[in-house]
Amino acid sequence: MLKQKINENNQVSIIIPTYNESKNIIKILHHIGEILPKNISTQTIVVDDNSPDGTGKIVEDYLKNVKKIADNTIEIIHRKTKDGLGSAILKGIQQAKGDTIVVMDCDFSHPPQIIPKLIESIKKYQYDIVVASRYIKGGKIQGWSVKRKIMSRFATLIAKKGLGIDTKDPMSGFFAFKRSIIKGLNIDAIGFKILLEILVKTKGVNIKEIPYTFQNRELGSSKLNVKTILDYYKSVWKLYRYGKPLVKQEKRSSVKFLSKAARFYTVGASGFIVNYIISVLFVGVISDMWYLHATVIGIIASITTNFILNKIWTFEDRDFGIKKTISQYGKFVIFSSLGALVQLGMVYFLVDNVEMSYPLALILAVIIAAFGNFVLNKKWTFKEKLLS
Ligand SMILES: Nc1nc2c(ncn2[C@@H]2O[C@H](COP(=O)(O)OP(=O)(O)O)[C@@H](O)[C@H]2O)c(=O)[nH]1
Ligand SMILES: [Mg+2]
Repeated sequence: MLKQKINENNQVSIIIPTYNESKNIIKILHHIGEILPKNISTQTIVVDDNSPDGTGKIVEDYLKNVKKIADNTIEIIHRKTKDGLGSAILKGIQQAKGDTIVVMDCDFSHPPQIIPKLIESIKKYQYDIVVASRYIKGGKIQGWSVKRKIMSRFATLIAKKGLGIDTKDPMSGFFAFKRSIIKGLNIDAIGFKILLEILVKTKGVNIKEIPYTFQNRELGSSKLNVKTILDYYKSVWKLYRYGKPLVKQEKRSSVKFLSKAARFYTVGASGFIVNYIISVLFVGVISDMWYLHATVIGIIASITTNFILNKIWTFEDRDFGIKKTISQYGKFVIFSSLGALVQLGMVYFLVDNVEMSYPLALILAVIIAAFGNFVLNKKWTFKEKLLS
């Protein structure tokens, strides 16, 4: 009994989600079998979503014929429908018996040779989460188009800045963790990126990254599609609201003031773009509205997006109570109009009285009016101390 217990506590569970991986699955199971350290017991769990190409059946047949080795078992979970990668992994985690869990893709993008290093980092060096990373020194990606690389980098940036994650490759699908760290957590498993959710929801754990070369698949095709991408942003939003972001709290008030002012200006610049796009859309593309009406709609749209971005990002206010939000919005609109008037007055003064050139006068007026606008909104709309 005791022996069994020790065995169980030393076990490693490897989870492999599959959808239409008939060309890869048996090969990857072989590879994994060959590289696993001999002194540990493993449970490999394939989670298949009723793949139309028969991946599930291929594994079943394989298991009937393969020689069973007591300490290295292979199991398969059949799910009825394609319910997404994150939830497939979660299903595997629920069935896992090991105290260490490894998650990896089936398409050889994640080289099995890295598995022993992941296991060692957890068992020997006692890390809680180990991420096989493409984005630390020594790691790289081979075979991806520039577009896919940019998408991945952008999504990573959003996760790091928006959720305050320090890990360089929080979007990795190749990682290992101590099962105990997710005990009691409510995992939503929306979309592809379950590691990101684990990183956000586990606090104060020791994380290590190990570099590896991601090799784009040679057989089968990627399941990344528009829905997966939308799911990603949905899950980031949910995680953002899950708790306070883990961004390190900056204490110096001057730095805080300047960084908020910079965000306010950035939002202002994005407002120009919104204003332009919406106005042009209304004038030409989706209707042939009178241009002044279209401009008004453009202004309203940009004030609204500016308000939302400043509320969430600049002033980090996530309380969306209806009354409070409407009253903040009202103040924001008033200050924005005031800012516009000040800008107009200043341009007039600088061009007419100081005889400055118009472009320079405009730039100066925008900078100063926006600064006034920032200060007013900081103090009255979002009720912050001036220097904080
Ligand atoms: N069970 C299950 N596995 C999935 C699903 N979507 C993707 N996978 C598997 O997850 C891994 C990564 O998917 P892949 O299409 O290679 O994504 P990419 O590497 O980001 O292009 C592969 O092993 C897929 O077979 C799904 O909805 N359900
Ligand atoms: Mg892949």
